[in-house]
Amino acid sequence: MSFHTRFTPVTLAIGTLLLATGAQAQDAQTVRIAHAGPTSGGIAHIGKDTENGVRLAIDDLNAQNLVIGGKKIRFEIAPEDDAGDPKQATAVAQKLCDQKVAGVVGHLQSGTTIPAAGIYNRCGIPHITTAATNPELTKPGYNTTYRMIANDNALGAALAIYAADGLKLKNVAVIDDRTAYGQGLADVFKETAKKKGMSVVATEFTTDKATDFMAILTNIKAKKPDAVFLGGLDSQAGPMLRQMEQLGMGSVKFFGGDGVCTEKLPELASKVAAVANVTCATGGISVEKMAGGLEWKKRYDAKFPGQFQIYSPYAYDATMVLVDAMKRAGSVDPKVYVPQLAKTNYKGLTAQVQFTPKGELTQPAVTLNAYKNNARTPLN
Ligand code: ABU
Repeated sequence: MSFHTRFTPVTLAIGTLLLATGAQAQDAQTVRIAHAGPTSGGIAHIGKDTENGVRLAIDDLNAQNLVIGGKKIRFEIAPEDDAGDPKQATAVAQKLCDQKVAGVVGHLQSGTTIPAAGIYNRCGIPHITTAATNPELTKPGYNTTYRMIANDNALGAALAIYAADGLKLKNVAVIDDRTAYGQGLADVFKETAKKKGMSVVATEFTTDKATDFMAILTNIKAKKPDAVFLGGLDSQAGPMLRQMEQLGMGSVKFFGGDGVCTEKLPELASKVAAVANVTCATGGISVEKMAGGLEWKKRYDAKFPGQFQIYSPYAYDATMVLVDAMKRAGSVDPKVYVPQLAKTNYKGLTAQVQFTPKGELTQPAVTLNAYKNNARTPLN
């Protein structure tokens, strides 16, 4: 058989198809959007949830075959683990600057996002956090820093107002984990609670790595509070609820912010009865209340079974907001599209997204949640 006669019409057609696909792939410009957050360590489940939101957005964007500035664009995620550590977060931020990614969704914690924000600003790459809630983040007014949810001023105040006016509680003990998030949130809660006439009968501190709270809970029990407030994360709230039950504090109410308010909290607390005492606040509307939220959640669950926590819809929208700014600028170059971010008016899954000049949402929502039968349930 000569070389020539080996090529049938079918093989020629496949060859043509492969060439065409190759040409298309060459034509498309790859644009990398990073997710930066803790995908290892005690709150990896929250970090994976936000990373999944970015992944789902990128899949949806690639299905649209977008053309920006006359070029076909193929988006790709650059996933980075900051391990919830401020030093690792700044190293990740510098790496993403050096790699010239087009934008970043992250970081997740206030203690990692605040130092990373300065690095992104120096290299001109925008980042949108979907979980870091300390108000200090947006105080510098960087045009590269945005937040997709309510901050701790709103979360802490909403919890204290509900404790005082909704549940008519009088005495509260406050614990914080000494992080930028936990301490800041606890301060807002205490200040508002006092203004509402509540007494702060005990103030205790822990860390975001601790799991044994018997000593501080024993001190608190002696003060007979109606409620315990924790400025911290679910990785502390879970064991704390277990230990409150062990100490016979099963009727004491328990308050926390969004860091406590995960789907995983009951599991971390071994589903003790005290989980039913929890009220926690999240910085946005619940997925059940979003237009198309349940349909979106179905798609998320099909792709990432059992991984939904809190803020993946916000990470999804943050990715869309970055790309919306690129589309309006006609460029994927941060130098060109960053000015468009400030002018965002994007109808997203989570909200109509618009930013203040400092990068906060113009109309942030807060949802209070309880746990009924160990399932997080919105109260408003
Ligand atoms: N806001 C939830 C926990 C993340 C943080 O702000 O540190």
